[in-house]
Amino acid sequence: MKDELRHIEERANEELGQIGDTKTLEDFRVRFLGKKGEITAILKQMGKLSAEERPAMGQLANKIRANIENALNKKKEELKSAQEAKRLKDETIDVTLPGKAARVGRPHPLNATLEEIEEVFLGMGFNIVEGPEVETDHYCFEALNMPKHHPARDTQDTFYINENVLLRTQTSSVQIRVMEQTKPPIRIISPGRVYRSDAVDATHSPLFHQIEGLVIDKGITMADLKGTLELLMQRIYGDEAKVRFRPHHFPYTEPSAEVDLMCFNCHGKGCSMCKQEGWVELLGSGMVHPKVLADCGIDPEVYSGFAFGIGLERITMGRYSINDMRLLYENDMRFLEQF
Ligand code: 2NL
Repeated sequence: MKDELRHIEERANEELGQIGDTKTLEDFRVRFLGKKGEITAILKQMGKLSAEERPAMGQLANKIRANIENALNKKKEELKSAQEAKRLKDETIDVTLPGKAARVGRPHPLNATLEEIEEVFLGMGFNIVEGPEVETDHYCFEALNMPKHHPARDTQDTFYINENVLLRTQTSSVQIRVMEQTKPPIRIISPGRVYRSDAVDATHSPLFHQIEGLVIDKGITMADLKGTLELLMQRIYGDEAKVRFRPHHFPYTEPSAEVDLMCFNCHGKGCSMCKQEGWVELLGSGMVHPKVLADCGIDPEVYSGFAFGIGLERITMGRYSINDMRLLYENDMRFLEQF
């Protein structure tokens, strides 16, 4: 029995030396020290011994159990610290490695221009109003003094849902809605998508963007129109920006004027950029036609107002020297990342 115990101790020590993980260590404990383990099996046989032999054998068995237990606990500690060391090593962060750069987005040039223009008008006390892109003939044409078969409709052919419902060709429709619903004073801009039945090329697209503006109050004159638009252009193009007002015709304004910006390249002398004109056309404007006011329930004898329409694409292309409108819609990152 003594030899058996010594043998168990030897094997235990040998096995323990091989163990490299806690699961195997636990199996080991069960096999040697557990209730059904080898030491317990020996102790159960003590009954066969004589009363003289028993104490010494008991002592030896307990000593060997204690030895194995100590060795096991030591091993346990070793495994634990090895595990801890491995975890620390695995989780080490090399703070000297280069970081992963986060891609920072930026506003699309059209939105950048729009937001800048909106800021200028908000600063002058205007409200921003949006409205439906699918419109009725009334809001898009009729209320703007363009009855059916009016020649001005020719340049504003659009997409018809049916005879009476269409995709709006300007955001004037939004302003008509406001004039019908609210009493002056009115100071609004209405930005948004507009549609024309145009083929795509460098300067045309069937979908583009417009910002229209409208001011209605007592005593509004052409001077207010000029001052407002001049200020806008100086805010967008810089204080040295020069604008001129050139007579024009729109059915919904009287008088009407187109606004030109002095060419930045040649300062009015004429060059290839302005097609030898010295000026570049920017937007259309005018005093709201009395019939348009009256049809909206605003008395033209009491109130007057001005309106204007800006093509967002044209203004944006001018300020960033973009020569092809299609670039604004293709979402090519190589293009967009330049702004
Ligand atoms: C252009 C420039 C313009 C207006 C839009 C307008 C709106 C109302 C009443 C009168 Cl509610 N006018 N908007 C005025 C002048 C020009 O757009 O080149 N259009 C073809």
